[in-house]
Amino acid sequence: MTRRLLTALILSAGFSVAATAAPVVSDGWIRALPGDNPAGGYFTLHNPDKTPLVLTGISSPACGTAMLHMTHEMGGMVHMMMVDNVTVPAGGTFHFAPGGYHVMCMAPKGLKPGTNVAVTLKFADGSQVIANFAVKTATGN
Ligand SMILES: [Cu+2]
Repeated sequence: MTRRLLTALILSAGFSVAATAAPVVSDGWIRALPGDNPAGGYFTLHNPDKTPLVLTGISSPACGTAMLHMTHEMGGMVHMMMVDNVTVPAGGTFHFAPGGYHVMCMAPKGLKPGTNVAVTLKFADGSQVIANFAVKTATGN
């Protein structure tokens, strides 16, 4: 084997190793409220890749329309604001949690505590991850 061919093989092996590592979703849950009230969804998103991960949208048949929201306080009032995307740094973890960033299920359908619903997370690079979220009661049980 010539030295040049060996170098080419090593380079191509290096490129295949650099393939993106898939995002990891854990601890997903949705707070089901009585009636037709919008429901908040929470989860942890880990980015094992070497490049930033940009979450651009969320959908679930159980949510009707789903939006990315953040909660913030202004003048003693708590507001919710829609956000277009959320960036998780390389190797980082982002928590969607009560009082902070969350998924807003605008028109929840058949959310039954004790069951699971499938939620699709969409990323800027066109990839998607489907995760199971546990449906919990208003008190988070
Ligand atoms: Cu909200």
